[in-house]
Amino acid sequence: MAPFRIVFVHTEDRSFADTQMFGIQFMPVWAYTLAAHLAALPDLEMELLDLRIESIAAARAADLFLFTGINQDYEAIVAARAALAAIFPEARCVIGGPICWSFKTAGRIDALGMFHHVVVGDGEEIVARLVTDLRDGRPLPWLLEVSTRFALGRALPMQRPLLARTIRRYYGAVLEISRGCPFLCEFCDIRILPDNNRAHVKDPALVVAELDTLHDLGVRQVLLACDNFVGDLRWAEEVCDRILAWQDVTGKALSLYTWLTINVARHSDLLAKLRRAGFDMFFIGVESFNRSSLLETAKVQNTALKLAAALRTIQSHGVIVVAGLIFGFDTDPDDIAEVMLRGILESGLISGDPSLLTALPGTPLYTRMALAERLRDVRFGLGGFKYRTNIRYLKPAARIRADFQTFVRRYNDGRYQYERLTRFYACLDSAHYRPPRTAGWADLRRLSAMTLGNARAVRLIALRVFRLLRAPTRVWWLARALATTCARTSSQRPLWFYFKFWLFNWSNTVMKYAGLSDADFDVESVLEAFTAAQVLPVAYEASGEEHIAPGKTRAQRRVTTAALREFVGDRLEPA
Ligand code: B12
Ligand code: SF4
Repeated sequence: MAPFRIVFVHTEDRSFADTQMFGIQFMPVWAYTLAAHLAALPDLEMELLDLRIESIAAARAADLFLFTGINQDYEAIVAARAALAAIFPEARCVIGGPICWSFKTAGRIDALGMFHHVVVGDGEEIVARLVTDLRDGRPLPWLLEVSTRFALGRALPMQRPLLARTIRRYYGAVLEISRGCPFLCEFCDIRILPDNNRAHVKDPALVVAELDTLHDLGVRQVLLACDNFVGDLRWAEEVCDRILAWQDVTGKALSLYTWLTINVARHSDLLAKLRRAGFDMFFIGVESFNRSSLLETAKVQNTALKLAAALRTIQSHGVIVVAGLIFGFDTDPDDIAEVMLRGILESGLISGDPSLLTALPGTPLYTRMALAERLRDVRFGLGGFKYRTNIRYLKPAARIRADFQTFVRRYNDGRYQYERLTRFYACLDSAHYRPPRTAGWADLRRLSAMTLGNARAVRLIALRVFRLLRAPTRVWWLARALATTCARTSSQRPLWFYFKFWLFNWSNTVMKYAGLSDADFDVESVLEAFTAAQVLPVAYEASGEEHIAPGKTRAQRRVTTAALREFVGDRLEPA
């Protein structure tokens, strides 16, 4: 009997790859994870088709194409499925991943109707049954739902043969280490996944074994994927201890990146350990430097300390903070662009990715917007826009667009970028500082090896250099940054590591925002008849069907309600 052939299909909206990564990619971890849970099935062949790297023409026949996705990639996914179905009409196509959960929660799962089956939830425990039933021709419902979180303590190592065959195509690896987060941000759909308002963690021994495998396969940069690395502080500490022991015994080292929350700034010993374990970058949801915007969405952990000082403390260890930044909160002041630019400078941030507030289905923010009739019926995917959001903002749409554009124009300005760099360098003048152990994120040798043979990547790099250098003032500030780095770098405090990252990040934002215009935005604001009373719908405070302790849900609603009440009282005409 011929083996049953499965192809994992990974595809994304190209605009992200083009502006951010110039052709380098991180591995699609979902495929290696599911492959591990399929490996025990007999007579199975598994392959990966990564459409960020390969074209549809490279696809080989399969019995089953497995897709994944996130919401913004909807159009790319639908197009890939249609193209594969045209070439291989007999094959079955099944989709899982965050897009399914999100669409199901939004009541729009039918938008994935072109797939033979849709899987909502964690895949580990269902995928083998799915494949066996399909292979044996047993009937399956169209929608398969897994409502409990997989116990990550039982995770398997990623499938080694598939890894070994494909890992070299990627600049860095992704290793999932935990799921869940104990915080309660109103806009976040992580807290509302089943049983996800707490940390589910992988065995630290498995984490280290996986790092060792990846290192042996030639990987030097790893994203440790999770929702919040410090969601379980004791476990985080144990992972660091194990990595440090592994480093000591083997002499191996990796550059690590992870997602965590600002409260890590309170844990000086843990920060020092994280740094020694090889963490070079942390993604932190800073979201806003405007306090009421943070309170409005119950991002209370960011208000419980001095945000800028906490960010400087974290960076003083030699770690770069990549900050998530959000515009479009109800209580954003008129000078929000200035507030954000100032906050970034004060914090010494050299990275940061601004976006516009969006209501993810199932979140309390989504409920609030629905109750206030502020949800837009937007099409799926980005639809050719750089920014497309599903809520009606309180500020006029023109103002939202203008604030964002003012911000990115100033953000890309050479003098501003130079000042960011010097403020970041000032953070490193600290007793905590520990130099990087590896070439880190911007490993030029590795980047060149990966990109020089790839015509598209070379074109994107050339475009990046051209856009960055075509403004003479930018050349001037770049030269000054070079001179400052030369003057300040030393063997105790090597700065080139950071300079390369700063430059990479600046060129990213130049690529992404050069020429940004009103036409790049699909955003709307509330109708003229909208009244102050509607900002805080009466039913909101008591709303909330979540898998969270009711006391926690109520606490979040109270924080949001208090911030909005104050705002309504202060800024809008009382109803
Ligand atoms: C790592 C990561 C990234 C990396 C991606 C690197 C890479 N190549 O993997 C980077 C930093 C580049 C990134 C960027 C972005 N990300 Co991201 N990211 C994550 C993160 C933290 C982990 C994803 C992961 O690998 N998890 C581990 C794997 C195993 O989990 P999984 O993919 O969900 O797969 C499981 C199930 O979903 C299911 N499953 C998945 N596929 C399939 C298929 C089948 C057939 C079956 C049966 C099951 C199944 O089984 C798997 C095992 O349980 C998640 C948050 C999270 N904790 O998941 C956000 C997350 C995926 N990102 C998100 C977003 C929004 C973004 C950005 C748009 C952010 C931005 N504004 O720029 C960009 C967009 C990138 C792009 N495509 O253009 C959202 C997506 C929300 C949504 N529904 O759309 C998430 C969920 C975070 C969140 N809740 O907001 N991201
Ligand atoms: S801290 Fe991050 S992961 Fe946790 S609830 Fe808030 S936004 Fe979500």
